[in-house]
Amino acid sequence: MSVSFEIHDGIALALVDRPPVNAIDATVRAGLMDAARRAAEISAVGALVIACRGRTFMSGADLAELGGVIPPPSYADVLSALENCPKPVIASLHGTALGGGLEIAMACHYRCATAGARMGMPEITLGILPGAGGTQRLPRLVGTLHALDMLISGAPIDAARAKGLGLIDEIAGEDPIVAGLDYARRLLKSGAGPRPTRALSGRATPLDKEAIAGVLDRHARSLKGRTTQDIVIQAIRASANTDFEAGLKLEAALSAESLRSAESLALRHVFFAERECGRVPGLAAAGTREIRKAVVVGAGTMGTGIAMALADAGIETSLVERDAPALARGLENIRSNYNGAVQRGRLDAAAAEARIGRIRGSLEPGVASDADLAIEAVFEDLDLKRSLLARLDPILPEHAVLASNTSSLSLGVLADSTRRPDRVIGLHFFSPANVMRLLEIVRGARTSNQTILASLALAKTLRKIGVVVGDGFGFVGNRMMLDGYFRESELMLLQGVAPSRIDTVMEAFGFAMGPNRVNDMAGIDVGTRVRTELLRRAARPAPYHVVSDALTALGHLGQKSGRGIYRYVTGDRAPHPEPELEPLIAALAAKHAIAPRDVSDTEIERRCVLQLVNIGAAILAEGLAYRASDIDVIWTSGYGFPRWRGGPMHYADSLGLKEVVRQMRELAGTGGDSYWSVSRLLLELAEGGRSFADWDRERRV
Ligand code: T1G
Ligand code: NAD
Repeated sequence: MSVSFEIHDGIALALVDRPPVNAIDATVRAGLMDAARRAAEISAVGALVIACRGRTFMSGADLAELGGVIPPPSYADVLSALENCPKPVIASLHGTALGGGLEIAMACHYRCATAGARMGMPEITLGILPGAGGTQRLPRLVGTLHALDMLISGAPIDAARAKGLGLIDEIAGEDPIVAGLDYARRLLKSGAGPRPTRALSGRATPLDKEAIAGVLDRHARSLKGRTTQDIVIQAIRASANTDFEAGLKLEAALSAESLRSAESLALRHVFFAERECGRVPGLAAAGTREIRKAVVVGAGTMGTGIAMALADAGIETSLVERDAPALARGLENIRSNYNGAVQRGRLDAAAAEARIGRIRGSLEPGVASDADLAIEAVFEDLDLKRSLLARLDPILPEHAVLASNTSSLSLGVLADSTRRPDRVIGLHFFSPANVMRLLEIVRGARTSNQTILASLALAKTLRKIGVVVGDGFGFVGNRMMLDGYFRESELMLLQGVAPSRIDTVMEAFGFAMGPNRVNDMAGIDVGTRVRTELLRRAARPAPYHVVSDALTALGHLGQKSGRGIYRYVTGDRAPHPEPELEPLIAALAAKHAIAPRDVSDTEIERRCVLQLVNIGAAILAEGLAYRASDIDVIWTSGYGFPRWRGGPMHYADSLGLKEVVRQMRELAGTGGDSYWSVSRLLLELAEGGRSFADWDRERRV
């Protein structure tokens, strides 16, 4: 039973208990309706309190229920039963009261919350318009402007802010049950009666265009390519311009429509994919040893970011470099990053100092003698990394995990240089490592399950998304980027397509940045170094990134050297045309006998995206990724693929794999033909009328 009903000295308590996050399904709705009916009927009851067991108040509708017809009772039934209850109904919030959970609370007459509670309407992050009265009740409580901002941002607010806005009436106690009952008692004593939110129309005032535009501007970055905001604005306008019932009716229609949208299907796919990717088929979850102390070797671009991510998570970290100037540079880089965060108001000074204090610089690998984890982030050089791992191995305690941040080298070959191959693993962070959420966890042939579980636990501790992948050429993300997306983009450069056109098309598709701008930002030499090592593992037909490698040879490394695919003015990241690029490309095209071609925007988009799909399918067939949805997580959280398209594999499913194969066959002949042979799994699924989602479902354990 998801909802229990008790009476405490004349106050009824409806207690929701549906772990892990009290997501609302039909049983919860039925239980709340029953509680409202009984509270109304029992004369000895003066008020009804709604609270939840476990770590949080209701965190929203059960997303699993949203795919089909929502079973009775409906949200509308529950909400009006609560709102029309003849006795005061109080919601007592703790944890994260989100979406439908907060909507239920807003249909109650009074709300209290624990000091640590957070509340919000995250539906827009799922491409959904709230459908349980939230767009009509929230403006009545906090005013139209704040309501619009909360619905557009989707981010939760804390209890203090919620009180300040009028969303809750009181911040009380740590135990939501005790606090709720106590608040109800005081309300009854003060003679308070029902206070339906629907009747509070004073604050739901019309918003002018400028105010709405202001909110959209504030969230422009997260709204790029999105459409859900349009129906949010429609619903908010209705809250101020029509009566409550009409507003509810419009909300219900728009919300139902949003649930069917491709945007929402994609965003909900990514939501569950991010939770599924932490499971390794055949590997039962088990407790892992806590990582208290870590060592990071190499204080360059990645080492400093990794050290910050560890310190941010409370882990004592030693940062080891090969010489004092390099160490000083690394530590200074860390300090200036934290100071920057303080100046931008993202961190308070004390927290920044505490984190800086957790990172100790050293020139001595011996500091690893009591570490639980060592991560190397030195130059991408096989011999250097092997000798370093061999040196760290005897120093580290027996139980410690020895990890490499390599972008391309074989974990098996690296592990061979140690006596603990079972505890060697790839922890592939993405730049900037303290910001990017993705962590590709690369399992070597002899990596133990315990080491994989410890790495997944570390990912959670670092608030990153850990995805376990196989030890192949470029693992998953880099292989798809280098063999597919970026290689095809470079081929189009050789065919005379301007880099800015390719970037514009891919940014219109939804990427935060096009491939050429990313190349310049990440450092063109980083790619060249990775490819040099990769091509030792397996050959690739020419031309293979010949433009980038030529730029590296010229020292045109991108933003960091002021020149790359584009030219940059010091202090400004805006790309400007690089006059020397065209002649360079013309010479390379002549050398590789590549003729110029007219390429349409549609062709640019398809060539870039379908390459990702084709190689993704090959990776699945080779067993280097467990799920197609894992590949979607890697690309949406590590490579800027638009979440609202669900990732390359989900996107392919939305097109239909038969159509994908048709488009690929159409693109054969555009050059790079060997890359356009349809991978076996993709062909098999397309011919069988199946999807990547089907493939995942068939393998789910
Ligand atoms: N439905 C179903 N399952 C859910 C769920 C939900 N709403 N929220 C979480 N889970 C599962 C999740 O899949 C995982 O399962 C486990 O709970 C723990 O989650 C009518 C239509 C609450 C902040 O968008 O943001 O209400 O993997 O690993 O990091 O207008 O989950 O263990 O099997 O994320 O502590 C609006 C979504 C819905 C909130 C907890 N609500 N959830 O984070 O744990 S739409 C949301 C979250 C709606 C109404 C509309 C987070 C969390 P498993 P977790 P966490
Ligand atoms: P970097 O050149 O910025 O830093 C490497 C650092 O290692 C330098 O500071 C150097 O002094 C130090 N170093 C070299 N030999 C050492 C030794 N024996 N002992 C201690 N320190 C030593 O390089 P980076 O970009 O940070 O890359 C580091 C690793 O991370 C590489 O394997 C790279 O492939 C990988 N990686 C890079 C990126 C990226 O975007 N830059 C992303 C993911 C992974």
